[in-house]
Amino acid sequence: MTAFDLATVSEHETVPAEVEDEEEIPTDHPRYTDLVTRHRIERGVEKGITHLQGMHAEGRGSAFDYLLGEETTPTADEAERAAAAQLLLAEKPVLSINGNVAALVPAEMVALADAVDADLEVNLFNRTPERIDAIVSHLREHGATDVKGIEADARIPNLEHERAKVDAEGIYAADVVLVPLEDGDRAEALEAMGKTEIVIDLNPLSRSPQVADVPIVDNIVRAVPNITAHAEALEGDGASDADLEAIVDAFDREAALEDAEARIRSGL
Ligand code: PTJ
Repeated sequence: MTAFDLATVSEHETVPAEVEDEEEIPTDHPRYTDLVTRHRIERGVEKGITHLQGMHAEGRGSAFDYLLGEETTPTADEAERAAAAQLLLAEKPVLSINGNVAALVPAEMVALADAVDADLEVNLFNRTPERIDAIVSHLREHGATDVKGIEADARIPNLEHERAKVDAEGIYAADVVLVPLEDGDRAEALEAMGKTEIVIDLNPLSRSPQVADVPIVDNIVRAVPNITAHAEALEGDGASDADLEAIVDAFDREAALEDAEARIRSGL
């Protein structure tokens, strides 16, 4: 470290090497959210919730978040409001949960499911009975009552890998599905089934946001509470179906993706 680096190091440039609890991370650290996120993913791996590959996914997401300014952009906020409207309009909304989502935002996904009357369903790329059990227990510890994905008694057509396994009464029957943190062909297969898809992914070029009806380019730790806040505000304002449909119709998915990509490329 040079003399210049030493002179510019702030009080909280470092955190304890071993963080047992995320409470130990100083809230005024300039990279607080990133440190909390990393810590939750590490804990997720230790608890058998998150797959080791989830650490790579987190690293990719973190890099995009850095370039986006680690904040919810106005366009992402619009997408989150459109997502709230879409979920409130849905007949049978389902929120899909993988190992990263469970580690990062378990209580927040339960709160969103409550706010929009949706089901939670565990759906894994690296599916094992042990991971399914660990994730279901973790969600229950965070307030979930009914968690789908254990039965896996239906298949998404034209999808060879484990993500095809879904509940007949869950994702298979859903009209609107929230698909967070996966770059893959499941989003295309769900689209082919005629489902409305809301995708949360910090990489706007990833395949899932590219096919989503509502692509949300934001960190899931900010996006999910913000969708819930929008849903509660819309409900509180007594928004009618026509109001909700107008919000969904006004949302421009192409512009949202272009805006996020431009921001990442230009840094503006
Ligand atoms: O738990 P499993 O077995 O279902 O596996 C889950 C992972 C995440 C390992 C699997 O779906 C995977 O490998 O995903 P990818 O292909 O790495 O895609 C994850 C996407 O999520 C990438 O485009 C990342 O940029 C993005 N991402 C990562 N962390 C975040 C994120 N997007 C929003 N918020 C984040 N915190």
